[in-house]
Amino acid sequence: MRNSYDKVTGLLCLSLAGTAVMPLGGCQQKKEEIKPMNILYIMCDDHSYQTLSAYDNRFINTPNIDRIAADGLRFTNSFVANSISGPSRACMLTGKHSLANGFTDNKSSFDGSQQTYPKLLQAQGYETAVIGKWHLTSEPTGFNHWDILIGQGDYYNPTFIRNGEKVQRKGYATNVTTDLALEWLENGRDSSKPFCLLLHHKAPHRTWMPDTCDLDLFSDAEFPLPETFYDNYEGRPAAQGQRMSIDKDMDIVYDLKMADKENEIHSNPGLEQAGRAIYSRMDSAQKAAWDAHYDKVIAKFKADAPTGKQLAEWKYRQYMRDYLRVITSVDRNIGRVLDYLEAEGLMDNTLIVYTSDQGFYMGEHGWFDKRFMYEQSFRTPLLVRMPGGAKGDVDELVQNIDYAPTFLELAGVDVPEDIHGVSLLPLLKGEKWSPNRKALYYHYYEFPDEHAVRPHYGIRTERYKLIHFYGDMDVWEMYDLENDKNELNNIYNTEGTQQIADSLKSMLHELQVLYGEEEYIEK
Ligand code: SGN
Ligand code: CA
Repeated sequence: MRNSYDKVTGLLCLSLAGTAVMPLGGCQQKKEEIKPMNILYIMCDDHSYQTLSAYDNRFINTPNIDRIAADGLRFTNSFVANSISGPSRACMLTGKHSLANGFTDNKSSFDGSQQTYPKLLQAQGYETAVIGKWHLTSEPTGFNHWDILIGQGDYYNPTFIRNGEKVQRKGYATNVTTDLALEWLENGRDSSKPFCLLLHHKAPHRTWMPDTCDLDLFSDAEFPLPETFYDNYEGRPAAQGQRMSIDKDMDIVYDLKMADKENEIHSNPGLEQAGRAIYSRMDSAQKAAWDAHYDKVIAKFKADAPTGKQLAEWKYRQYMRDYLRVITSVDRNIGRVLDYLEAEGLMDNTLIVYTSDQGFYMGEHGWFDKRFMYEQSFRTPLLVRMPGGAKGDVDELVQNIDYAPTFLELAGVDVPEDIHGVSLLPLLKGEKWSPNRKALYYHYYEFPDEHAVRPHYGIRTERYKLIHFYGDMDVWEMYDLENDKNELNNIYNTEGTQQIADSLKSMLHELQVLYGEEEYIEK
């Protein structure tokens, strides 16, 4: 089956006869043959680009996710607007920055009466669904079908809420979420309509619990320590003040599963208790597989009894192993979905997006978690495969507020003026993109929970980054990313940088006005 793209209607013209059809007023087929493109939006929670081989193959191969990149676009400068789950999701649904959409931190509740792209697609005749992690507190609106995890959700035998009704499901979250998505694609939707499916995995969120079949992977793998693992945070008081250090804050029982049967290993009391309760959701077969793996690791840990730097580095390795095991399951399950689309002939009329709600630290600066405007958490993977569309790398600065206008334009919906993002559709088609965007705006609000990252806003141009930490501190940071990719050297207020800082500040103020955040100017 061949297809071509109608630039005016945004509709994909399908030719079942196998010949390309003429786009733009020249579409010769009968009306019923013209079908708007389906949208499959796959998003993981906390998936770092460092652990996705389309971006970085030092640690893991992700052959299935890479299929999306191989046949589509890899965005090399893809960023979020606020590097934390709920806010990120709200930015994506609305195409607006956090203050404008009202969901600034994970304690917010999403105002579901506001405009979102699923609602606008629904009005355009799309069948819409969200399956997996939702995390916006209020019930989903704008979906024909929703089957969501409660809050963060559980890795084992998770409870979902399907269209308002709670159902506990047996199995491992990534498999179960995929089963539900496939079931909806196969039997749940009205197949006379184009679909928009938001498939949201909870994996690989903390505490990185692998599927039982993946427990023994990576056991002997050694990982090079990131260059900045022993960062001393000089000149960066907000980085100094965080509580997301692998060495100091990652818990050996809760995060790293050292709940020994003899009850000799002790850690932070609250976290240790939670770590020991990890079993409570597992059935006996799951527990047996878990013990068969971790009991040996626990025994070795006790025998070696690492301390100091050895302990910090042991934690880093153990964290990497579990995280990569969880990614292995994500990749395998995405393969199942792609195989289904292929088998059903849906590949030729479905836009496929792969992304994460933010990036994640894999030991850089000594950290796990996200939140900071530094590169590893400000960035997020973005792979897009559009049938008949462009392939290769896109280096433009794009942000998660751009997804909503992209999907709307693709579906032939006029993009509402109050949306902050810019449609990426020209890029997907390999055309010129000229949104006149010189910088991206970022604003993170949540403090002091849970990792003590100070609230901050800032901008990033191709070369520079300017950040202002506020709240209980008033600290500006500026980085020259060309000469300091690890963001270790805060050049704000240093000799010869005044002019750059002034120009960045004036751009920052312009963006704060543009996005309705005047109240934060110089706050
Ligand atoms: C939980 C995690 C935190 C994490 C937040 C936000 N703790 O609270 O480590 O930063 O989620 O993550 S946990 O003990 O519950 O795992 S987010 O991606 O959902 O925003
Ligand atoms: Ca997240």
